Amino acid sequence: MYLMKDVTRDGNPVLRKVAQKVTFPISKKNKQLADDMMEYLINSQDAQLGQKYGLRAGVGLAAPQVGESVAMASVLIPNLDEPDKIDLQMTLINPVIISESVQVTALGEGEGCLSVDTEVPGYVPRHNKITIRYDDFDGVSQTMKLRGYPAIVCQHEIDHLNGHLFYDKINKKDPFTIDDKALIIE
Ligand code: 4LI
Ligand code: NI
Repeated sequence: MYLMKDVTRDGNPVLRKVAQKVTFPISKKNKQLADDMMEYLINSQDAQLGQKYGLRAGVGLAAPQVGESVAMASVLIPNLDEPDKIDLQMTLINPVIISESVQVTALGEGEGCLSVDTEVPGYVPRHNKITIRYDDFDGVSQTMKLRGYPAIVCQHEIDHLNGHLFYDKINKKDPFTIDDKALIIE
């Protein structure tokens, strides 16, 4: 079971590497890694378990964040209205964005990251709509269209697999300056 002590922090070179592609059939080690990343997200979103184990809550976790430079990330997005429902639960394996909207979006409160201990204020410009291609656990290529918050989370996680961190994309001079037409998600 992963704990915060296992989460790599900004400054660790693994966070700046391009992750290695996953090969198929998937190894037991990589399958376990995927299960453990998803378990972290589940536990972190549970008020009791999160408290008990000192977990910071997240909706996404990429393998480099637990020290493994492989192209996998877990995403678990609870429904905001009915917290017992799940909006998106998936493991991204070898994900790539194959198309993206011109329309930009950003979280009004900025982004957080389990690997970044300090708040970095500012809008992180993201594509409002993306189409991703990724492999499922059987190595079968899949595509999925995402919009809004799930699209933001997946872009944040795919960035991790390419060595990028959210604050790289914040306008350093004017952190809250963004395209007039950008959709700000509050
Ligand atoms: C408790 C239980 C306010 C501040 C609002 C918390 C269950 C920030 C938002 C959660 C912010 C859950 C989140 C991300 C932001 C802020 C991630 C709380 C966990 C909201 C997820 C990857 C960016 C994702 C919306 C600096 C660890 N997550 N909030 N950003 N939630 N969470 N990101 N932004 N301002 N980060 O952080 O998992 S994409 Cl679900
Ligand atoms: Ni992150």
